[in-house]
Amino acid sequence: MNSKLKVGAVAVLAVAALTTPSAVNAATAPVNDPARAASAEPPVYAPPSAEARAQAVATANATLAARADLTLKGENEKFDLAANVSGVKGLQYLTYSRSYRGLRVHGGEVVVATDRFGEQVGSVNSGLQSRITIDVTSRVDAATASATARAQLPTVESVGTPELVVHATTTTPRLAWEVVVNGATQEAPSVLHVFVDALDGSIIESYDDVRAGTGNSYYNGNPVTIQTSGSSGSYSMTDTTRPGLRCGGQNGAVYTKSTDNWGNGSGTNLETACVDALYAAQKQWDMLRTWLGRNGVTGTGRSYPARVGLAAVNAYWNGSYTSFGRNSANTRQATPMDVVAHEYGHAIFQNSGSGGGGSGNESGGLNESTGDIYGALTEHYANQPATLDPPDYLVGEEVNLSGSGEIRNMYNPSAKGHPNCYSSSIPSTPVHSAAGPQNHWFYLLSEGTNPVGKPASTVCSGPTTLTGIGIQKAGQIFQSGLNTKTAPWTHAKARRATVAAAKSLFPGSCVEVNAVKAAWTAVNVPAASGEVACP
Ligand SMILES: [Ca+2]
Ligand SMILES: [Ca+2]
Ligand SMILES: [Zn+2]
Repeated sequence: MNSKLKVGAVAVLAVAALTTPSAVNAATAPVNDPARAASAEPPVYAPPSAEARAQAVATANATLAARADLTLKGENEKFDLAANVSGVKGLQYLTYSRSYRGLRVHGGEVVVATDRFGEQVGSVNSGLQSRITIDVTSRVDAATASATARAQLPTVESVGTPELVVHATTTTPRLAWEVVVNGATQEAPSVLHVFVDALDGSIIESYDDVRAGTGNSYYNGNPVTIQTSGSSGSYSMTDTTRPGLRCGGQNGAVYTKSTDNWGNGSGTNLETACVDALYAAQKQWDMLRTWLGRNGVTGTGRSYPARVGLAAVNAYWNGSYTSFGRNSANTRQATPMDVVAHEYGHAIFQNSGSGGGGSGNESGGLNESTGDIYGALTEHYANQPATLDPPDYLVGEEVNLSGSGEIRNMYNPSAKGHPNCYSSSIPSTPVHSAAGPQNHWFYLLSEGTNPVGKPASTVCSGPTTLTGIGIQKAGQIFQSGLNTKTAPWTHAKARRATVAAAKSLFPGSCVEVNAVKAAWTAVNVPAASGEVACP
């Protein structure tokens, strides 16, 4: 029982529940304790104390127990804390998994956001669209489901044990077998999650953990300092200060050496590619901490390995490591800062809010855009000179992946043939193109339409002149919104989440909230009813 749960927070939630029952997202109620209100503004990186974390869990548990109306929780359901991540200024985000009669509910995750003390609930975010009232007796056996899933990939290496789950990312929760197939598509490796209807054997949906680039230090100076490990005579490209981060070849073995002096500065040398990959991943980690208040890629102090030498004009994230190929001319490895940060951006996406974003090209496009946004953030944080890789809002400009310069442009996506703004065709647009609207939103939010010394940008609707709030604040708002992600992730949800995030992060100011709204409106993502007002 938690005596500190503030009445004010519940009142805000109740208001939100009246307007958006399926995905409540209320602004943080003002801290009404005078002692707390008078306390100093926390720094950006302000990990909560163990006590504040425990308090957040107690507060969230009490809220979930009291407010089944917000989560559509039935009596046969149970929540379990799956992740507790803190963000800008120590705000806390608790992700709960849901089970129904003992079965995991895919799409049933709930994210509770609290203040830094863990005392007040800012929002309860549930993606579940209707109550679960299904029978859990399967009429399709596991072997049949496994065979159906296996047939979805042309090349199969292994098939995981089917798990009976409730599939609930659509309006009709269904009993399903989730089968994970490891293999490859025609273009790239694949870790495909297939949901087979356990009553009729049809495929409900599938999604791929692999986020491949499209057909689409050498970069960071010479010499550069990278964090490695080892001692006299035995060194390794393992960054023990950023747990999980290391670099090696395609077989997964980390590069080792008798000296702590790596690479030769050549665009075709793989050890050099690892120098660039580690350098970029380390800058990104530092950016996450210093600018976004986040502890590592996972938010819980961990990162993932990198592999170089992929025999393809490509780079990808597969759910557990990043992998980097080369450009089409075979003169450079695909390890410039924004490409590395893009692939690790998929890992951040996977470790934010509900975890997965759901299947489909709309969430896939938002996932790709997330990678591009982290590329731009990392380049700006590193702030390298013009002779190396200066900060910009282009993607892949240094690697010239397929011989036509950058592969994406955030201030004018259409320059590379991608949509500048949202439309009803986004859900059927290839994911790397579908990144356009949110990329464009991020540029307008950061820089506006006419920034000094930077490219101009245009709008698709609303006022034609926007003023940016700077890339740091834009990044903080973006990550805070992502921390409340539920599946399926959509542009409408991203708007709602980032508006709420801006209000939580910058209380007492409407500049940021209104800039977030204006930038979404500019890319054709309009306000939904019940949107937070400011002032
Ligand atoms: Ca650059
Ligand atoms: Ca770039
Ligand atoms: Zn990607």
